[in-house]
Amino acid sequence: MPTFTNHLPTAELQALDAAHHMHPFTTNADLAAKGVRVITRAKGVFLTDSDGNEILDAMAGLWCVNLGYGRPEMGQVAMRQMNELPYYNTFFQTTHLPGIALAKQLADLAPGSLNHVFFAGSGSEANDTNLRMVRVYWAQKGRPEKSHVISRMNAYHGSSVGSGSLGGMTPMHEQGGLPIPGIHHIGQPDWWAEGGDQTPEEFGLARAQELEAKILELGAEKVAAFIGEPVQGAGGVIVPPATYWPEIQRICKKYDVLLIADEVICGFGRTGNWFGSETMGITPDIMTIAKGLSSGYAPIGGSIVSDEIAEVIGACEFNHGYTYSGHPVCAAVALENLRIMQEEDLLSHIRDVAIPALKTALDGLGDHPLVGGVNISGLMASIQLTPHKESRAKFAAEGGAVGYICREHCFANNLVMRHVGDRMIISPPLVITPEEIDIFAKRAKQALDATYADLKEKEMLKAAS
Ligand code: PXG
Repeated sequence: MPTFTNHLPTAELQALDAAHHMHPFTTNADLAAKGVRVITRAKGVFLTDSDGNEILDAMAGLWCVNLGYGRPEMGQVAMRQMNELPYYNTFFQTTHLPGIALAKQLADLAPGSLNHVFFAGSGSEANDTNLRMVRVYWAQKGRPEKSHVISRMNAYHGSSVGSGSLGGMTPMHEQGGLPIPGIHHIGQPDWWAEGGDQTPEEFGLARAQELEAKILELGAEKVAAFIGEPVQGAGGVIVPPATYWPEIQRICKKYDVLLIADEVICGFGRTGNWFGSETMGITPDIMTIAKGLSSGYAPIGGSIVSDEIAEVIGACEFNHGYTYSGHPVCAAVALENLRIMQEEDLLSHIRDVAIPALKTALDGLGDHPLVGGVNISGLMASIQLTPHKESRAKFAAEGGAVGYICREHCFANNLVMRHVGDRMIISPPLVITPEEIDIFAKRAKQALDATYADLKEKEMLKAAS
């Protein structure tokens, strides 16, 4: 069997990668000059690179490896399914056992009347499905003009043309003609950065009421749906004030606007419940899922939809689907992931062990001169870097410059902690232990100290005026 353990020297791997591999969300020319880090294997919460360094992955890959790396059961299930039925489609009056079992399992786990699953290969695909599905839903109900979707600035819903348009990332919209028509963005509930003198509660309410204003501006008869992540992930782990989501739900109900909760990051335990919607106390009509569904071991996503939507969509032919919708190997791997989560009672570990330990660790970092505050929901958190805590000041340097410096110190110190602007992001595997959280805290503190020293030397501790 081929193995990638006995590999070429790192420099040669880097050269080959630079010559042929185009990386997502990367200035490839810069990366080629710098040299990419080659990850060769991983176990638990640690990655190993081609030079043998052990790196603590506080991001669970890209917010997805919830079970941690190297669970042999996952590979065994994949192999068994590959041997039994590696592929079959679900388009033409056929189905297969992993698809049936996973849809049933998700219906059991999902709240309320969310009992039906449309599978996709990723979160982006699932959100494209949602965009079309809500439009078809209203068209079927004789209201084709109810087709506009409202989202938030700085939201992340994927990278395809549809899902990238649903998202509110300016750098994405600046390339390739996004957003497509019919999608509108309101402000995000980011109190730390945008709340000014309002209390978090006042600000949460005000930001939710932007939805009502936008619906009234467009006309409720034109608005199909609102989409939001219960806690914005890629936008910087933005935990909305407690007033936000109940008001959003109220407004959606009042104007007959469908509520899509994008659970791609929040789903499957990340916020301390099966779904972020439960943590936020909302009942969506559709949930987008991916990432933690399979702990990233196989690419799979989907939309879990309500009885009402499934009934309306089910009365017509929905001309939509992906070759790999419900791929049997990916579905089997997802099922195994959910089985392990349930059998090992991962939710209790998250709630009773990991969340308290992470809170203690982050509290310990709170005194650091660079740390202005911490956003935390379950096992996702962000540390806000600031030159001046009391005023929640931004740095005079370009947004993200300080975050990048800190990220570089983390990476050099064998810690993966991503930056979003000047926020440091944490989303570790959900199996992380208190001892591993201690290692995280120690490496994070060292990286913050190194960042502080660096900023001081470069005279970058100044606040923006
Ligand atoms: N919704 C949400 C909330 C996400 O976070 C997607 C949809 C799209 O999923 P796919 O599987 O198509 O990637 C995501 C993905 C980052 C980062 O740097 C975050 C994501 C993807 C890539 C990078 O934080 N989130």
